[in-house]
Amino acid sequence: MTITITAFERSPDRGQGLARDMRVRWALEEVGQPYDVRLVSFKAMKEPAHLALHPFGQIPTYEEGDLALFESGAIVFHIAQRYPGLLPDDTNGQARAIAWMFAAVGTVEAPIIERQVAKFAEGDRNWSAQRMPLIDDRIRERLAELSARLGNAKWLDGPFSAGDLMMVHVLLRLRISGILDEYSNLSAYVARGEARPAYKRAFAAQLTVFTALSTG
Ligand code: GTB
Repeated sequence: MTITITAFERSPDRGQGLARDMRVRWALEEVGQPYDVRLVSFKAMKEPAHLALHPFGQIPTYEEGDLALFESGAIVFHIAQRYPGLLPDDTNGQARAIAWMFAAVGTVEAPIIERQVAKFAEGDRNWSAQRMPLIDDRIRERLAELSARLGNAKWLDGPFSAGDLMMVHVLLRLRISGILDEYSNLSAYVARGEARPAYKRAFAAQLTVFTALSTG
């Protein structure tokens, strides 16, 4: 059955893999499933056809036969359940990998998103400069905890899983801030994720969208 996902027609990151379709592409590459991509403009995302797929008018979405999904975490979870390669074989290990997926989006990503909003949407407010260090401290608190848990391990809980995939992608968004570099084991963890052949294929595929745009 053909899998179709949606991605930005013009990604603001210029194809640096930060938009959330990257998680879905990466998961599909890890499990070896081919997929089609439908590119959507910011305008089309808010129109009825796309809103029928995504109630909040965003990317990514996922279509496979009569299944339509939104939310990158739910999509990656679905892929991990449907195809082997992203969850351990034992039930308890699976439950822990799923816990890490939720931790990535619910616990670690939350203050990182707050930072993006403060910087890009509220950066012109007179209180913005005072707020930023508070957000950065909240991020550091989470990263210190995550760093302590990871220690010298390669991945969060045994072999690479959907939990690592989500966590690495969440952390990548922080790299530009320099905060990630303060935690050497987390920087190395993210670099290990990026070194995976499946990550590289996914990154190349989404970068092509941008390069085609700038050369076409
Ligand atoms: N919780 C949802 C999920 O995980 O799928 C969030 C989806 C979401 O935020 N989608 C964004 C979107 O469609 C794209 S990924 N935004 C358009 C809109 O809301 O109108 C967020 C994103 C965008 C751009 C960059 N970047 O350029 O660096 C990084 C991440």
